[in-house]
Amino acid sequence: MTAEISTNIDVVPFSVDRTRRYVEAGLWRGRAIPAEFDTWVADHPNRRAVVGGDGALTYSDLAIRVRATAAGFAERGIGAGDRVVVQLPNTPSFVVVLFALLECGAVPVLTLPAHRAREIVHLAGLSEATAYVIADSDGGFDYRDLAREVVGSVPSVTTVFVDGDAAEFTALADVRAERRAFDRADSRDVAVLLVSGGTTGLPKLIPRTHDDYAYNARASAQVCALTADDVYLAVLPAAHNFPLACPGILGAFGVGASVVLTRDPSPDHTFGLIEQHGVTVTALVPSLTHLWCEATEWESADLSSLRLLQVGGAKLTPEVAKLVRPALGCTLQQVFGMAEGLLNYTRLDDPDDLVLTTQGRPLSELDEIRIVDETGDDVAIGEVGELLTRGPYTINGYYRAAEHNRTAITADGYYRSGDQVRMLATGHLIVTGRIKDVITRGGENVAADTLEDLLLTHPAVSRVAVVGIPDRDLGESVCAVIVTRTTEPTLAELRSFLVGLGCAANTLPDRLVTRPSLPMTAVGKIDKNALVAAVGSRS
Ligand code: OOB
Repeated sequence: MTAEISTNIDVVPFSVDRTRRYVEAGLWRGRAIPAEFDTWVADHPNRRAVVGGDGALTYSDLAIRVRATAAGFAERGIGAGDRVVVQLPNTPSFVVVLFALLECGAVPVLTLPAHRAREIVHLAGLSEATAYVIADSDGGFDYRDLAREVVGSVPSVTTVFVDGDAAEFTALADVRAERRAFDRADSRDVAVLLVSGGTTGLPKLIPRTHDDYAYNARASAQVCALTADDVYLAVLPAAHNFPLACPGILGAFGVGASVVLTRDPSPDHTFGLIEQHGVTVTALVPSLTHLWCEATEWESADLSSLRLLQVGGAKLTPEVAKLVRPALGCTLQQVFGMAEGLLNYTRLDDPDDLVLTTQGRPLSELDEIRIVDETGDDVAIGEVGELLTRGPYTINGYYRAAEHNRTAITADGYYRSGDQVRMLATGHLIVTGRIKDVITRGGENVAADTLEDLLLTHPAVSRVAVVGIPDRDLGESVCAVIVTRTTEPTLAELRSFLVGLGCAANTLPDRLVTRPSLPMTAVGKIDKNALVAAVGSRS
């Protein structure tokens, strides 16, 4: 039997050898996600699967809605292999639409609610999507206006499905038909297209196969010791890999646990949900973690059901990491992951110092890691280098990106993460920055992350981002953007503080900007591009 992916879309397949290894090791089970879904439903029909603003669905309720919606999609011309852009907030409809599209063999393109025309038009065009699924409006934004723009710019998009008031489009509520049987996708085919998280340029599409993504979720659930008694709260946008499959929604379903979805990540709202539904596990980015920890000082909800807080997406400082247990009363797990695949987790029984100061170690025994210098040679253990990886759930190339893949993937199939890391003897990784996050100031390289770490130790600095601003004389100048706690330090004070910590004079910030907050990406990471645009244009 051939091990190549049988797919009609532009994907770089796993090699025959590696496919065999993953199958033989039992990591890939040869079952498409809809077949897995059927098993979950059969195993736990009466358990609660999804809780959202408007009620709760058991696994069998969910299956009925998924099957009717899948048949409805098919009736409206959505067929096997069709790409469908999904842009929904965290509601039960997201879950129904995701599994319904998978059921009828379509490939969901999982965009985030914060994406706008620039991203959606690009992603719909690149994937030649035939349909687009939105909510009518959310968070004060009318997605039907966005849909009009997408339909006007991307000829392949012929149908827009709307959850809520459909205006001239098709109401999702009308997309239902009598259950019918669908051919199962090959487990090596692409199940979903995820959107890359980078903040530079336009996002790329990441093809995840049924086998690899099902394994991703199942192995993650194991690492988190998830059981049917767990209640997982999806706070981050559900279409992001972290809350979707690490272990997130898919991992929770795989063990018969419940998923509570919320559109509002504020402690004010989520703490009440934790108390009301007995939430046991959730996942946050570091900025939200900080906010939640602070909020326990004034919010009075009972959070005692919470047993595990996963934090990832950006570097968690040890200072904030230390707040988690005292403030929220639960175990912290650091997660260093990427939509492209590789996931690193601190383990539930890791000693505190590893949990507080590292970003975890690879999920799978078959994850392969290399840490290399600029010439591509492996660095010594403990040294900093770029993380390269390949493994049973890491892509071999972006979708329809032959040109970019030549540099993104090495000749022997390793994905170049662009992340700078060092590895401890325990195998745990510490993320030290992005390889490209370097400011070239008068010919000298200034590592933005090093300056950020040092500035954060200043008592007045609560958040910081260091960015390079184009400069006529220096090429780039160093600009520190800070959010202050109380008093506002001057540039001169911060410079002498840094000199006291051993910084060289030619690596100090040239400019200091104080802001009430830092701009964030769609999933809640500091958006340096937006910052450069904002700060640069003010000069
Ligand atoms: C997650 O996925 P993406 O695709 O949005 O972003 C991946 C990038 C990584 O390459 C790294 O640069 C950064 O985000 N990152 C972290 C980190 N976790 C992700 N940097 C430092 N410390 C961490 N703990 O962000 C993602 C996907 C699955 C699970 C968790 C996060």
